[in-house]
Amino acid sequence: MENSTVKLERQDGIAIVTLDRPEALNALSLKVFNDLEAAFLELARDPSLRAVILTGAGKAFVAGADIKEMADFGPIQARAFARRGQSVMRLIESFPHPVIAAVNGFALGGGCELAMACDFRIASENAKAGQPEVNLGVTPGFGGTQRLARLVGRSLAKYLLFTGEILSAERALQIGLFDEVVAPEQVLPRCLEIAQTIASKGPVAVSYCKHAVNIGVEATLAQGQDFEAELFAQTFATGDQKEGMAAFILKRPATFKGI
Ligand code: DAK
Repeated sequence: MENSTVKLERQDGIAIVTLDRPEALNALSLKVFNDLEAAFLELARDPSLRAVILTGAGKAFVAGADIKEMADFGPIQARAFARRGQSVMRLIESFPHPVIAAVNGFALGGGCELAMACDFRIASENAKAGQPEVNLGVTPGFGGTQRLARLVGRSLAKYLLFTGEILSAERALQIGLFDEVVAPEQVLPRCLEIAQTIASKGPVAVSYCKHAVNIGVEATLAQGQDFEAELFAQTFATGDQKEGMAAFILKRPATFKGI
């Protein structure tokens, strides 16, 4: 993609999507959203894909929505911008394969929201996270008030949203906003290690697990279990289920095809 703000690399079923606008700390402009959407839509067409790692070039993961682009918006443009960001983040959240956020540095405002739209977050010891929108006189617009409360609980989410406090990686780990914190040079290798583990499993099963958790956390337990039973049943229509169970019985490694 010519002049794209998003770099896409692929190897052995694992894609690394890098937000590549380091001069603006990868701030989310309309162009970044367009490029990010295009990258994920392209990846969605790749039958060999097993997992995605999302990261940022330079010292930031993403320092937020592009303040310079937003500054002169009126309410109509602001609503459209919020909806645009929300839809790209939903695309990532509901992407059929796992998306791991490799949080290499600042994950502020829209950056924290983007990281939360990923399945989990592996962060650098130097990373910082928070929703500082109140400093600018605005609310988060890309799902921050919703996903943060679901992830860390409503009281802590309110505290962070009201104060705009920026958290150290250690504190973000403690409250469950980050899932693992590693040395800066270990962020990508650790994400690759996790992605490779995921890539060795039954791809349809992994995809269904993601879908089941996403649906289940928004549903009643009974609805979630109905959905789970249905997905479990569907796995028995795949060659991967036959292969996985045959491999176990024959005491050999399984080779999954994702069908
Ligand atoms: N937008 C645009 N440019 C940004 C940026 C951002 N969010 N963050 C940094 N930059 C730019 C800086 O302006 C600077 O550009 P030049 O001056 O060189 O042209 C360059 O990136 C390097 O940044 P700094 O020089 O500031 O770097 P430092 O290391 O000194 O500081 C920092 C790093 C992350 C502490 C600082 O840059 C910072 O405080 N950035 C802003 C962080 C922030 O407030 N993030 C939240 C953004 S608001 C909504 C839709 C969306 C949202 C809300 C509502 N609706 C439509 C309702 C979401 C809002 C946000 O995400």
